[in-house]
Amino acid sequence: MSGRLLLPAILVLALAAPACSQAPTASPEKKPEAKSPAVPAPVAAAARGAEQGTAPRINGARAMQYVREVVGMGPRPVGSPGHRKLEAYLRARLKGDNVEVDEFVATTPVGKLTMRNYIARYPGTKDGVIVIAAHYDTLYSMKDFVGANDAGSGTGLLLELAHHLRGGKREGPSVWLVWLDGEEALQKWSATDSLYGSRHLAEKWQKDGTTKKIKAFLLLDLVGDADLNIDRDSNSTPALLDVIQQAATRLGHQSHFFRREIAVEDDHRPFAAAGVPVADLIDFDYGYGNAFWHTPEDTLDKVSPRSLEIVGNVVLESVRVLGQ
Ligand code: 1BN
Ligand code: ZN
Repeated sequence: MSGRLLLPAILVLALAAPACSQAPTASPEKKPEAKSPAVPAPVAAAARGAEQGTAPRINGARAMQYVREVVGMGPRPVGSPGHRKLEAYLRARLKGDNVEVDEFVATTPVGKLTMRNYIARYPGTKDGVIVIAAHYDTLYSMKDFVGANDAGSGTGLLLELAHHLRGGKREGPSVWLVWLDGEEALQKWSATDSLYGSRHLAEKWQKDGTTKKIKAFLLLDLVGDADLNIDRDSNSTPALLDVIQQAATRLGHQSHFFRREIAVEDDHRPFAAAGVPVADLIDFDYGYGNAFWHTPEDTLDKVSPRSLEIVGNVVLESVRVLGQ
């Protein structure tokens, strides 16, 4: 299976949009989100402007160490020894936290497979939930693919974020960290062969009423590239992207955010379809012309602690603002 087949699905809308632009570039291919509600008041209010404050600081070296340990497990496609090792590692790292293992059986082109999402819940003082998610499975059927950036970076950064969330109630809404399984296609990316974990969880949360409580769903994917350029995803909720852009600007990291607009199909989509405000923080420019993406070149030397730190701090600052 070649990830390059997916490239035509990506529409690069604006190659040189100014990083500080507040107005997203209009996308001719952007389809209206049928079930998207009006932007929730807290998201819109946060986008209009937030009070200054000091966000807790991410430890980039520690985040990188998590990524290193995850990548050291080797390839981690669904059903592999590396995937099992990683699941045991996540359980161990999250020991003592309030963790739900969301197990389900997915029907895939290679048969029925058991998959598991991991949800760690950290309570806040206010109503509502902010979800921060990343997928932890790696590309299926590519020998020697260790996925340092895809999906090691998001997996490790979520573990670092857990440090800042655990240990008592925080001001603001609850934050849930979600490690999603089965993001990658098992044969060829399609609506039914991809996003297994997120499709399952969004459906479950819609059925049990959880989606109504979610103020924001922030997805971290490919966030470790040493040459960090987070794209502005036109399939994300514009007001939430504005919150993130303002947070990045407040922290002085605006040059790494939203220079280019693209439309991304990723784990945020099932939640968007369920009416949740979503943002995909993804750097889909991994190596010259995205040359490292879905190749054995996706190795640890391309990932930097500084990039993890930048994205982590912008996420924490966005969470703070969304909680006001
Ligand atoms: C992200 C990482 N994705 C797969 N591995 C989803 C994706 C597919 C993102 C196509 C952009 C384009
Ligand atoms: Zn991938």
